[in-house]
This record gives sequence, structure tokens and C-alpha cells, in this order.
Amino acid sequence: MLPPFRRLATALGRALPSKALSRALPSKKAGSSETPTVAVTPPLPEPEVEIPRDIAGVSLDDFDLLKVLGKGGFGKVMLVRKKNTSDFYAMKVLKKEAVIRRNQVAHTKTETHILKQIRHPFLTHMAYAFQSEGKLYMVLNYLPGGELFYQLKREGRFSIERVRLYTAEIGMGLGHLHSLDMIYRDLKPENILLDEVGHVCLTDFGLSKEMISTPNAAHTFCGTPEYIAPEILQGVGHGKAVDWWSLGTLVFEMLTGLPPFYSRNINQMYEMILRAELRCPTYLPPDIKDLIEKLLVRDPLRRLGSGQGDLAELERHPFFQLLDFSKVFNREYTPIYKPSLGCVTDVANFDPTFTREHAVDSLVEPSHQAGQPNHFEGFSYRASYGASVRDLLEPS
Ligand code: FS9
Repeated sequence: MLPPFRRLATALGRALPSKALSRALPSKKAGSSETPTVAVTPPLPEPEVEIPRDIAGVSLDDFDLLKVLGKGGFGKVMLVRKKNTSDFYAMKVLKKEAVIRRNQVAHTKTETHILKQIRHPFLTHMAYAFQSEGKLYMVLNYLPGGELFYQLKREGRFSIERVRLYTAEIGMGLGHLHSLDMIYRDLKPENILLDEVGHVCLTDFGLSKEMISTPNAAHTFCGTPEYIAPEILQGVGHGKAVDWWSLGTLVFEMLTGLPPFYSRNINQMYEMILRAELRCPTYLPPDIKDLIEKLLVRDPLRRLGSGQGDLAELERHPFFQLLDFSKVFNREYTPIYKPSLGCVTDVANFDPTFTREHAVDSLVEPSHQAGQPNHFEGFSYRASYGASVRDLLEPS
């Protein structure tokens, strides 16, 4: 299949060499399930410059940039709307130069590789990915409720009923990643977002690691200190049980307002994670206390969820007795907290430092991209299913 072409009035000021052109057009893999892009367009007449429209058939021109949701050294995340539709997305824009300079090429590849594979109600999914000479664009489902972290800081702590559903939904997301032989590794309230109804969704798969042949092969030190499992700190290698440890710390934090092993002094915090006695406040009911204690077992082999059953071990715990997990999956339980939203583009649940900014796609300095080989071949993507979460659920 020939790729579709896009006209570029001489804005580039130079023609792309044919080599660059062919490099920018990865051939479609045999057996790939990607939806074919738009039908063949006849070649454009000379002397106009042709640049390949991205393989995904989508580019920045197809979106209205509305608001900035977050920003950092690598790039930013914006609320966008697909032009002439009412489809809203979160567009993550990364500067290639920054990704390369900070050795994040592998992380970025991991994240896109994972995002391309997952379809699950409690995991972010990606509708499109495309690139320009200087940037990478990931178009993700938009979660207007913002970070769970933001709600937790505002409210101090959550009710048990609220924590029960969040934990079940997050657990299902982790269980799904594990079933694909992936470890999430960075579970924390900042990476959990809420949709318009109040269901949770895990984002940011940059740290997730696909497990290599053995479950203990992952040795690299990554993650956020408060939630990191002891076996990671000890550098003895780790498997999917690290996510169940992090879930234990998260459950504790959602119910009490602070992680179980916390100190401003980071070395002291590591020491606590490795050795301190777990002390649950007396107001926690016995079933939830028991769940926390079983998730925060330091020996990963004895931790709840570490066996073959993985998520199934958690599902059987008395804390979840009131829940039917197939109903959880189908989002049949109504969350207690529904994010307050004035209108579809209301960004009140995001940090005003960012939302006050003007949403634009900044220019990349030409010197930053000149002569760089493309480290991101095969990045582009278009989901073969709709972008709505309804497309992910079992037909009712
Ligand atoms: N829908 C709404 N918000 C989402 N966010 C998750 C990411 C948050 C963020 O700011 N991330 C961030 C990213 C960078 C990078 F450089 F990588 F671009 C730097 C600093 C912060 C913003 C809120 C979200 N994610 C998926 N769907 C979403």
C-alpha cells in the first residue's frame, strides 16, 4: 500500500532528500492489525515539495490545541480536540532532542510499545501516535477528573467504600498488564487519573518494563521512593509482585493520607521500607488491615498476588467480598465521587500553573534536529478500535 502524501507549500524551504523520505515511511509489517490508512492519493505534480503524511494518517493539523494540562523538561501534555468533531484527547508532545539528550529513548519506546498493545477500561489507551522532524506526539484518551493525588491532597483521606472500588479497578489494570508480562513499577497517586464518571485510569507507562525471560530479570532501579518495593531497594531483582507492594502502600495512603513508610529524609525512608514495623491506625477495619498487611509482606514470594493466580489472589480477599469483579470490569459500580466539571473543556481539576498557559506547539530549533538519525522509526500508530472506553467493555 502506498502511503498518502500531504502537500507542503514550500514552508520547509527545502525538499526532503529521497533517503529521508524512505526512512520516514516504515513498511507495514506482515500480519499487522493496524487499520489501513486512507486510500492511495495520486502523486503530486512537481515542483511542489512532498513530505509523507505520517503513517497513522493523522498529524498535528488534525487537532485544535485547547489547554495545557502538564509540562516538564521533555515536553508537555495538552487537551486537544480532533477538528470538526467532539472528540477530546490528551496529547503528549515530547521533544526528540530532549528525549535523546536525557537518555529516555528506551523509556519512550517502552511506553509507546505498551500503549499500542493495551485495551483495558482502567489503563490509558492511545488513539494515535505520529511524529514530526523534531517531536513525538501521543494522542491518549482524555481523563477530565485529573490526578487522584490532587483529590487526596484536597480531601486528606478517602472513605473505605471509595477505596474499595479504586483498589479493585487499579488491581484489574495491574492484573491486565501482568497478563501481558509487563510490570507497571510506578504506581503512585500522581499516575492515577479519574474519568468524567469517577472511574480510575492508570497513565504513564514510561517506567513499565516488559519482563524478560525470567520473572526476576528486572534489575534496574526505577520508581518513586515512597512506593518502591524492598526487593528493588535491595537490588536483588524483582517481578510483578513489586506492583502489589505499591498497591499496598497506595491503599494505606488513600485511607490515612500518608504512605506507610514515610520520612522527609530519603535514606531514612529506605530504611523504613526495608525494616520498619507496619503500623495501621486503629480506625481501619480488620479486613482492610489484613489486605494491607498481606500486600506489604517484604518477602515477594510470600506477598499476596505473587503466586500464579496474580490478581485472582486479591479478588478472593474478604475486603472485596462485596464486589463482583466482572461488574467492576464493566464499570457497573457507580463511583462515590464524581469529578465536578462545568463543561467538557473545564480543566478545573488540573494545576492552574499549566492551564493558565497558552496551548501552542512550540518550534523546535532547527539546529537540534539537523543531521540526527531518526531514533523513533515505527513510532506511528492508529488504534483499530474506537477511542471511547465503551469500545473496551464487554457487550451488555
Ligand atoms: N488526560 C488528562 N490528563 C493527563 N495527564 C497525565 C500526564 C500529566 C503530565 O503533566 N505529564 C507530564 C508529561 C511531561 C512530558 F514531558 F512527558 F510530556 C512532562 C511533565 C508532565 C498531565 C495530566 C492524561 N494522561 C493521559 N490522559 C490524560
